[in-house]
Amino acid sequence: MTTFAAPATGTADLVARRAPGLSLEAPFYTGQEFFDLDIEAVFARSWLFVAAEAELPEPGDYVTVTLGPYSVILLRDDEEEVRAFHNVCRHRGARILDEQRGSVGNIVCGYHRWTYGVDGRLLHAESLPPDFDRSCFGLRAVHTRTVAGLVFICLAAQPPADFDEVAARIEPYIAPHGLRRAKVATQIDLVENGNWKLTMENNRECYHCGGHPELQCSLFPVYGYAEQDVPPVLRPAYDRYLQADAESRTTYESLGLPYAAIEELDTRATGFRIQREPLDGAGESFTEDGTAACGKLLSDFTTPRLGRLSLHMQPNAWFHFLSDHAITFSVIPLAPDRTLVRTTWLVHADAVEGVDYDLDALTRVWTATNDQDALLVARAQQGISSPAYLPGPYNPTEYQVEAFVNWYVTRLKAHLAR
Ligand code: 3BY
Ligand code: FES
Repeated sequence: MTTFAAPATGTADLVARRAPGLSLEAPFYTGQEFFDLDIEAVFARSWLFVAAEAELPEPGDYVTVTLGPYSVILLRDDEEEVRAFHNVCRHRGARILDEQRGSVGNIVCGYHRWTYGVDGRLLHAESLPPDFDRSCFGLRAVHTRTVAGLVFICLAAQPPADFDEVAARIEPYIAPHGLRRAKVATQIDLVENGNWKLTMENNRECYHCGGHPELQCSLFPVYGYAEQDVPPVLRPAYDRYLQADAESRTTYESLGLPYAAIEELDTRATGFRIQREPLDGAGESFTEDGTAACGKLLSDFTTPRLGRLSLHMQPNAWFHFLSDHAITFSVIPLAPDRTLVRTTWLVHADAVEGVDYDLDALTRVWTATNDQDALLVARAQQGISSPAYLPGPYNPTEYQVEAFVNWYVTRLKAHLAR
């Protein structure tokens, strides 16, 4: 019997024929071609959340971030500004810093010891001719912005021009949480056995949240529902949510805290969504009973009932800012089927572990939720890897998944058209 393989379909064809309302075809999640395209078209062109400023509290503190073939050094300089440089020596190109984080006086390449200042200037190189112009061989800078204590980079020569506008709109929501005066309580790196887009898609819906018992104590079970779509079984929870929302707005307004939803997830290069909303249970924090996990509140907040200020950003981040702590999530693709999720818990700089907070209680809900999500992402990757997989339809509560995929496909189309 003669069998015929289906004709190979190229990445450009798959991008062009993407059907709205359906999950992507398998090669987007499984193929090395799409992984490489995602790095070049999305991660090397968009603004990316890569760290909290609190990870670099002192001059000389650095964090390295690997994105496909790129490695970037984030560093606090002597003026206390956060800068970013390509982690590539200007002599013969060696990777300079190997560690994930640390502190340096100068940046010294381990190959022939070219030495750069924390401002990136080449300070010293042995045995060079007297007329050698060191000023031409500083580290290559990467575009960097900080927004209310969050660090963003863009690898593109010409970054998306809309970032400053987005920053100006989200900054008033986030700044009251005082993240520039926060410290890292802990950071956990989790490697998920799935494509980065499955990690992001999973974050953008709560259709699966029945699988998150810890989260359900503080997250209203009506996440993502438009009022007309709320099923009868969830109507009491929806009414409870509406009442809590109305009550908490009085608090937000008296404290001058912005809360209104802004949702521009797939209508701009720097897609985002931000909103302050009430929490269920005691209404204070992401803990198992909803009470604050840290007795010393962020900033100078006087009440713990400030709900959750939640920010979603394309392509790789989400955040929850609470009265007592903040949690940042940064997603880094490692391979077609491997993704790093870096979760960072921030508390007031003066909060003392064991006195103001118990680390286990602070982190329990989201470590459990992240672990559950990792299993769901791995399960999706496994199913999608079967030749039997066919794209399936999004539910109305999964509208943010559609927005993410739409944003993503728009970026690929723009890149392929160049
Ligand atoms: O973390 C988020 O953004 C929300 C809460 C649970 C899942 N996701 C929809
Ligand atoms: Fe860095 Fe030679 S490659 S000093």
